[in-house]
Amino acid sequence: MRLSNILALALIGHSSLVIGHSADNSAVTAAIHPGEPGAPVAAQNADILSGRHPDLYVISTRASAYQRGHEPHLVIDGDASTDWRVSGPPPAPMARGNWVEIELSRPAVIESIEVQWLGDARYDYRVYKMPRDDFRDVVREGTSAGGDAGLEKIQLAPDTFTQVVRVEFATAKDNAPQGIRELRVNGVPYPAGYPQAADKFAAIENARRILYVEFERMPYVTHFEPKLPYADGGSGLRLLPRDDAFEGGHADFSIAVVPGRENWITLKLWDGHDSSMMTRGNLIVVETLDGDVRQRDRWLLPAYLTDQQEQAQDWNGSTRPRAGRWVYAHYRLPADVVGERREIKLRLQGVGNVRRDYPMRSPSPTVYAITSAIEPLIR
Ligand SMILES: [Ca+2]
Repeated sequence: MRLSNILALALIGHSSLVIGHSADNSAVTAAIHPGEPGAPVAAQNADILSGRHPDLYVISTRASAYQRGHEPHLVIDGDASTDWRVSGPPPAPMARGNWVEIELSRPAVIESIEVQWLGDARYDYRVYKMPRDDFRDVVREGTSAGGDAGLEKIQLAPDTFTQVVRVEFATAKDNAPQGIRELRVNGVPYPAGYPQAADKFAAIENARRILYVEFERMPYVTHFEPKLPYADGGSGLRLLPRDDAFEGGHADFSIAVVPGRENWITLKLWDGHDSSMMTRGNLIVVETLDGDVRQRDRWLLPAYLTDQQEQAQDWNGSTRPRAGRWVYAHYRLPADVVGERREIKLRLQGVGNVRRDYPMRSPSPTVYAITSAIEPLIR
């Protein structure tokens, strides 16, 4: 959803949205939503991620295994030249063939799917639904047409009602590469229903699940690639790395503060990594742009980060992969930086690491809100 590498969204002015002051100054002083149209933010080398998923959409792709460069999400990327790929039988204790699985946002009646197979060989396949955790019913069994015939339509059993569709196939005798180029679920519109990775660095999760083999519980590892690019709804701004500069993009704004005392700037971020932005080379620092010499050109690291919640995923077992979550980065503005001002001009600057001696390498987490308060708040 990249609109532009350079955004000049609006003039910086005295337009910070004042939410309110309370007698004890404990409420939010001001809030800015930097991804919304008309936000009082001037950004360069940044982009806006926005959108709302349709009612029915793919929340994750999973697979029994994959070869590097042939990850599970490549079955829904809209590109027939990329594929999810395996070779040989699936890892033990899985006993049948390799599989790839699509999980939808809610259960629905699925009449058919479309599969574009890898290679010219014919596949002996089974399509499963998952009416409840870890019980899968075959809703279609067959053999593919063979040849590179594009998307092949597979009609499912009548009234197939499921949140998960799995395509499994028998292993080729010579362990030749097998896989799927593209997979579509009937009724889920492309491309809106197949949200793509905005961040190519988003990790593949290895999750341990329970498999029953002849009534024995066998934990096994499966590969999970949620690739959720943005929070569901709303717009956010993220700072991008630059080819032509050491540090990344920036976003300038003015925000109300309470004079004469310590204030806190909190960024509400959507993040899908298991490591914090402090450690992975796409950090946001806050810089002060105005004031007297003591107050100007200071740069502040987050005093700490707060994880609030995880995106709900319909996933059983003890290991719940992390698809995305709200993270709050809290920056302390010391009283001597605030001075006697009621409004302060600040910059969000994308940098590579806390010492600023390494270039920014990947986009920052997406910023959905900037709040100012006299204490670090989550909202
Ligand atoms: Ca593909």
